[in-house]
Order: sequence, then C-alpha cells, then structure tokens
Amino acid sequence: MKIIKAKYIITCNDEFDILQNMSIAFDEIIRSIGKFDELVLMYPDAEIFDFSNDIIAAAFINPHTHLEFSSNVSSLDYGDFLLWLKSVISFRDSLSDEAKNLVMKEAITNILKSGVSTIGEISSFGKDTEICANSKARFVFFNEILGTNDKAIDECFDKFMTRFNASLEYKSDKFIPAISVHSPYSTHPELTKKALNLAREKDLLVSTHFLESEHEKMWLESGSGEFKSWLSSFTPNPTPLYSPSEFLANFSGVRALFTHCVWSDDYLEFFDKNLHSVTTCAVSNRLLGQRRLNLNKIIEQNLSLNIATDGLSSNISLNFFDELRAFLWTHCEFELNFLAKFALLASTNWAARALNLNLGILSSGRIADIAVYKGLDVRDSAQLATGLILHTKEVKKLFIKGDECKF
Ligand code: MCF
Ligand code: FE
Repeated sequence: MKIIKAKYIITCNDEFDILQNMSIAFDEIIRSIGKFDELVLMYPDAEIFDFSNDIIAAAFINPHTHLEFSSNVSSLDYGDFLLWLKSVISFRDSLSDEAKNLVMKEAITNILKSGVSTIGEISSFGKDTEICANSKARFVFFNEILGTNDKAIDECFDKFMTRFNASLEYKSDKFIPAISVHSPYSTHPELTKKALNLAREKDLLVSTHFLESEHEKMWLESGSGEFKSWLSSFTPNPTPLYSPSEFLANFSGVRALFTHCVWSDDYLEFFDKNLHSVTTCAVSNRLLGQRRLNLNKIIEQNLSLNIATDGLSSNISLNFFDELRAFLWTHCEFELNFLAKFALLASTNWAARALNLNLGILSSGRIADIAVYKGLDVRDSAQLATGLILHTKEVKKLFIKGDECKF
C-alpha cells in the first residue's frame, strides 16, 4: 500500500472537485481518500509519498498517436490536407523504417513524462507492437486497416488479421488490442464491414479518422473537388465509397472514437451519444488545414470529447501539456478557466469513459493512475486547472496501476 499526500487533489470527477491538504491510499486500485493521519492509521505499513506542496491529478489519456511516424521532423508537407497526404504516401514507408525502436521508445517516454498513463496508438504497420506491449504505459492498440482496391479485399483483410492476431499475443489489462478503420476515403466498405463485425464479435474498441478536411467532405458528399482530380490520376472516373452518413451507419453498436471531425457539423446528430466520442487534435488540424473543431456544436450535441496529440506526422511535440495549451489557444471564444477545466475533464474522465476504462477519476475503486505535478501558488482553486496547463511541462512522479513509473 502507498499513501500520497498533496496540497491539491484534482479528482477529475464529474463535479471537478478539488480537495485541499488530503491524501490518497492506493495499491493497484485507489482504496481510500481522506486525511493523512486517518489513512496512516488504516494502513500503518504503507509507503509514504509526501507531496504536501504539490498537485496530484488523474493521469491523462492521449487516445490518438502514430508512433511509427515518430521520425518525422520536416519530411512532410504542411498547410493543406491533400498536400500532406501526398507527402505521407511518398514517405510513409521510409519514415516508418527510420522510426526505430529507440525513436518510438523515446516518443513514449516523452508522452509519459507529460502525465499520460494511457495511449491510444494507431498502428499502421505493426512495427510498434512489441515496443508498446513492453512499455510502462497502458496501450489501447488500434490495428489499422485501409485499402480501396476491390480486387484485394481478402488479401488486405488477411494481412490486417495477421497484425491483429500478433497484437492479441500480448493482450493484457495494460495492452488492449483494438481496431482502426483509417477513414472513409481510404477504406473499402467491405473492409470496414469485416473489421466492424470483428469489433462487434470480440467487443473491441474502434478508432477512425473522420471529416478532417474540406477536400474529404466535398469528395464524400458530391464526388468532387481536389480529391477527385488527385484520384483520377490512379483510376478513371473515381467515385466515393460512401457518403459521410453511410460511413457512420457502419459504426452502430460499436464503441468508437472519431478523430478530427473538423468538417462534421452536419453529421454529429448521427453519432451514438453512449458509444461514440470525438477526439480532437488542435495542432494537427492547424498544420493540415485552416479550420478547427466546432466545439460549441460538440457541447450542444452533448457529445463526449477527448484530446490527443496525433503523431509527429502532424505535430511538433508529443508532450500532452503542449497539446493542452494549443487547445486553450485554439478555442479562444470560451472563458479561459472554463476551458481549462473542460480540457482536463476531456483528457481524463471523459477519455476513460470513451475507452471503457475504470480510470480517469481519483476516487476509491478506480485504477490508480496518478500524476504528480509541481505545486502552484494560486489564490483561488478556480485558477488551478488554468495554472496547471499554463505552467507544467513534466510530471514530478507518475503512478500507473499503482506502480511508480521510472523514466
Ligand atoms: O491523423 C493524421 C492525419 N490523418 C490521417 N492519417 C494520419 C495522421 N497521422 C498519420 N496518419 C497515417 C494514417 O494512419 O497516415 C497514413 C495512415 O497510415 C495515411 S493514408 C495512406
Ligand atoms: Fe491520426
């Protein structure tokens, strides 16, 4: 048993309660929250961690990364989604070859150091399987499926199954195999159906990229725009594989995360409020386009939001605090302290619910994923969320499932 003493405990519960000068007793699970002296009486042999000048909070969840692209610095073109996509298609293989284990390991360490315990990794090639499975972080490991060639459906699905089965070999409570259907412009409906049937059959989480650019929206809605001209260089008279709503209909009954949704205002009403959530990546959206998520619409539709860095393929940093700060700058029409609380809840409580994990809140019975941050001298605890996001770069300590994470 461990007891950790803190100046502030940001519980990340639905009410966003902040406790002052309290302690948490935990092993793999949070057993009790209360006054230090009372907890010591209950657990006299507990190891004590004295952070009585510091802040503790539920560790973050970064639900969307692409570690295999971690070697990118400036190989990819930014400014427009299609420009980026063309560059990714040219450099996808070489970037992933360069992302050696050491590079991915370093990327994971940087994510952990920024207070993240749980990572949703989109695995395009399966080169990241072992490194993620052996990492200290908890992984939801989304094996990616994509391909539009109707002559290669079976071959493509077989290759996906080989990667998926390889990930199953490592399955544990800290390595959760899952599925990523890449996007409606890149994944044949037959593949989507097969993958989502597998998800239903085996109760797997699913992630997808959805309406990230105006090009994608125009293409799916009317088969027009620059996507069409680009695809015409590969196939004569290309037509979209689905409309946006047809694509969404495939996800009924499946717990799924829809990443980006920058152009999805007209389709949010078709999301399942209980099973579907929106993942937003503010930096990635800025680098690949000129529009941000319509956060007002997400709130109006009562949809669950989570926040992710995306990969270094479309970000300059995997530090989660950098992403949180970008989120604050991006949605500047919201009052600052409201948005900071909103961001912390989205990155803990709501993300855990989206991934169906019993964590993301500091309360008894939850898995003990706890981040410790340097204290701040705020005069009013209503300023704490903002202060934490503004002034933090790294954790002082991180516990994942009760174990201290050594970097
Ligand atoms: O999220 C960003 C932007 N949107 C789509 N895909 C990716 C992102 N970062 C990396 N990707 C990968 C994706 O997983 O790029 C490839 C896929 O393997 C693009 S499709 C050839
Ligand atoms: Fe992505």
